[in-house]
Amino acid sequence: MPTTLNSIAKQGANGVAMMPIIQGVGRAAIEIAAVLRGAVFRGVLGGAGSENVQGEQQQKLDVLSDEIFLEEMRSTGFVCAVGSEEQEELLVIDEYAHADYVVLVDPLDGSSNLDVDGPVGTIFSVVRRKTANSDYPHVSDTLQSGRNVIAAGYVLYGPATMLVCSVGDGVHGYTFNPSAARFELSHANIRIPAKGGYYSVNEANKSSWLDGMGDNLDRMKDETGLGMRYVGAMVADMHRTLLKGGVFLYPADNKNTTGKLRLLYEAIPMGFVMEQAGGKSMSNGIHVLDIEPEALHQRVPVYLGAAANVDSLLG
Ligand code: AHM
Ligand code: MG
Repeated sequence: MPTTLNSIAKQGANGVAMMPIIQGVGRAAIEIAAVLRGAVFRGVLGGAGSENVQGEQQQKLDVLSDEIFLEEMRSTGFVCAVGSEEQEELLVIDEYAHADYVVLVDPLDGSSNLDVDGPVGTIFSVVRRKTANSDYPHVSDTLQSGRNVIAAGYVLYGPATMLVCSVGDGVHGYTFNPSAARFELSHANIRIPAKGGYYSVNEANKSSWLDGMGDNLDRMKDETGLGMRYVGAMVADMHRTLLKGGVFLYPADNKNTTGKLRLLYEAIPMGFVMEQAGGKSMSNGIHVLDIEPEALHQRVPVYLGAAANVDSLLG
């Protein structure tokens, strides 16, 4: 059992690289958590005055978190490029443009919670590049289905900072221990409970959901009797769903006709973790991990959770 991030590496061809990459995610998480804690004193709360590729107002902390994450990926020497929610184009790390791995990231998910000191997170996944190492990395390197993911996970910046990840051998949760200044295994072999928990969704959008999802949700509520919780930060809602059971959903609606959440750095990493924990992740009638991505910032509807609840919702 890997008790620290230093020992999480999977045996085999990718293990050598996954250890430094996940350690890099851990270092980024520690730095981002520190920036979040001191944000109000450093004057880095609030808008950055810029928009990201999604046309959303960037927060200063979105930009800072993106810089921190990119620098930590660069320092691993194993990452040739990073696809980030905060960057329109693929960011190639010129110094290591020959390296094997591409990382997808939402550096600060749920950033609308920042103004109210609510939980936020970082979501990431790692794939092996498709182009030859001698080629310059290309956006096509990111356009790989979740079946090609080698490692994925998230960091939750809550009362404690937690890194939850999988390298394909189950899901393990590491909590940052401030006294020891390191992540330590606190949640080994996380399995989503088959029953119980909560449904988690922005139900205010129900009247505009597409594909009859409003009726589906009502039926699932009758069938399961689940209570409801919603933070509005995918990482926090996913984490609760993983530990307590239930289902998280963000359907397509009149405003977000193809869904709101991004396939490559939200749906796929969370789908990978959910399936590794024994749960189910669906979108547009297929497993999230079976979707063949077409664009870096593609959006999809998302249904994640215990298999029985996901089936009850979509059945
Ligand atoms: P972000 O990546 O720009 O923060 O947006 C994604 C967030 C998710 O964390 C969350 O699940 C969702 O948007 C909440 O959306 P809404 O406010 O519409 O409920
Ligand atoms: Mg996000």
